[in-house]
Amino acid sequence: MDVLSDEDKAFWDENGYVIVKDAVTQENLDAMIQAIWDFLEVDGSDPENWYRHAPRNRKDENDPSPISIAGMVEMYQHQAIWDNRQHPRVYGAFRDIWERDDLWVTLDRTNMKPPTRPQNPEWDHPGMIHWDLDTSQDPIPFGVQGVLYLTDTAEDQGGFQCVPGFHSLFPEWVKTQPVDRNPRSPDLEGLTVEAIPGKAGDLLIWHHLLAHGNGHNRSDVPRLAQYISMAPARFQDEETREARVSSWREVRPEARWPGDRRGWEANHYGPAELTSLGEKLLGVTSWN
Ligand SMILES: O=C(O)CCC(=O)C(=O)O
Repeated sequence: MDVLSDEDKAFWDENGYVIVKDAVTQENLDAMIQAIWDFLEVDGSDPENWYRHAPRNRKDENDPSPISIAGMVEMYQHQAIWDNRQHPRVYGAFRDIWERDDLWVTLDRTNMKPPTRPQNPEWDHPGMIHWDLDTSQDPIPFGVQGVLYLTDTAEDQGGFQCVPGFHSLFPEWVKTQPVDRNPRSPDLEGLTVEAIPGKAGDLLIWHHLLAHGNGHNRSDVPRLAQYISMAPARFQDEETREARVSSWREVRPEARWPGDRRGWEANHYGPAELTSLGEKLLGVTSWN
């Protein structure tokens, strides 16, 4: 069954993103939120506790903080994470975008961005805008990214933001840019960045050519989210497949992610249980 309506597809074509309502159950959202607090060893009901860890200092290889200044939480394999990755409605949305069944899910992390406040200047992150791909390649391959809103997220809460429609403006825009432009971060002159508020359970999928990031949390509650995306499965690519399956089995991130110096996940739980859809989305079994 289709998850995206014709209206959703038209919105996607125009804006380069789409929001899937009620992508997972409230029970899944609650479990995911609790898993984030447990991982951070934080009492989420106590605002003082949100600031327990200073954001990780990128220049210090030994800094054990499990969270970055943009709120990236270095957890990858909890059962709650997998229950959202392998939720049929989440899969169905990506299948509708890719127009193919055989997909792999990204083994991505979560986000907790506490509100800015004077006592914690280290957490005063103004927000960021970037691309996760090198936009100097030609041609630029199609790709998507996604974020699941774990709580209602207001415009000023430090959530997802982007330049809507940029996926189709890009080819003309790039001609106006200097040759030595930064291919991973646009000069925002003349572009409009929009914060995209959402409800708990919204899955926002965006075209990876949309310049995007997250914003300044000027509210009084944290921003909580999980990143989930999908791309065509590469079952025959044994090296990649094996790396994915071992990261799940060994309860750790794939090598390309910063990771958690504390090794908290592997010390607290084993591999998540996968459904038959989950096994295909990871690469344990093939789509054929
Ligand atoms: O936090 C967000 O919503 C945006 C995340 C982001 O910029 C990314 O995953 O590349």
